[in-house]
Amino acid sequence: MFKRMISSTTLLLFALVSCVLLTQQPANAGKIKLNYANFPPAPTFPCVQMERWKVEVEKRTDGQVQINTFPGGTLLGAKGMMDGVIAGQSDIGNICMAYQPGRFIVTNATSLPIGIADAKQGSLALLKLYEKYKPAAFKDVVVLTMFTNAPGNVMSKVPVRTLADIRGMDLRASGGAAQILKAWGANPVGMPMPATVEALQKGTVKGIFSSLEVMKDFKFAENCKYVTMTETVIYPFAVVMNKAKFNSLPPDVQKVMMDLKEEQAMWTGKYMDEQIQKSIAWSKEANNVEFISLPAAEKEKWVGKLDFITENWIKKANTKGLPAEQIISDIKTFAK
Ligand code: DTR
Repeated sequence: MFKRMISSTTLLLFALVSCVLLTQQPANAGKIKLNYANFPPAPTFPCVQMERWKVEVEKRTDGQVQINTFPGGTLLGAKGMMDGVIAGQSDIGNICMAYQPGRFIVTNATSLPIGIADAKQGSLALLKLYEKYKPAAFKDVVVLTMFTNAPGNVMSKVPVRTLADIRGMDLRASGGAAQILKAWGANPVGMPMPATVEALQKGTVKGIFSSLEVMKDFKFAENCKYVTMTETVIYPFAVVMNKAKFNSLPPDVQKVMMDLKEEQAMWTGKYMDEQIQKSIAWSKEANNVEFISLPAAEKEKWVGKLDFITENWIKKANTKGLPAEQIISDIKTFAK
């Protein structure tokens, strides 16, 4: 009798626990897990925007989707990012298009010296350009967002006040920015941003040409005590997703991601522009960095050396059958 009581209590308990487990299961079983690869270290702006996107997607899908982020090249590195996402090694990845100049001809036109003033303008112009032309380079992925950094300046170990000072100087830059350094007479050394930390420390390069948030985010201000304000050239980025993976998502999740596309571009542009101001203040106050403004006559010489770059791009893009002049004029209009 007693034994029977125990076994029926056990049975009841078992039934109850199973019930609880079963009702909980669908939420967890339905959880979609996505990997998001990024190449630079976690504190830098491409990774900060990644974390913001993750939080927003998880929130807006009511926890249906879980994004696992991999900063610092732990899942895919800078150069293997695009093909890695196409091959499904990561579901999502962030690419810097300047690292593969020949591959992203249309979108890399935003990195011509055409007077984009800040990251917000740049990000909007880039995304609109992509939406208008839908370049074939992206046909195997789904674009989740695009953004740019802010215009580049020369950060160096020794002061650069004139074109004579920069002549022959080994400076790190990639893509469109490398052409600009060359036009000024410097010696551009190409490498992705994460490799620059060691190159600066070892002295392989004497400085870098990029947006100023890196003075703080990569602590370059500890090595580069001079900044020459050239204020030209942005780098375009894209966050891309494996096409089959995107197509396998429920429509409401796809909608959340697509609705975030422009908002995320704007958020990142704004974050970058604010970060630049913080980085300038920190470089001056904590690291005694000198910021050099080129006098108008000197600046004119620097700017004048760049005209041929856009002209050359137009000629080259025309031979590829692209509406080159229209692309340039669109970027300028979209940036406003
Ligand atoms: N200027 C490009 C892009 C860039 C600017 N800031 C960061 C931070 C982390 C990675 C890339 C970038 C470059 O020099 O690579």
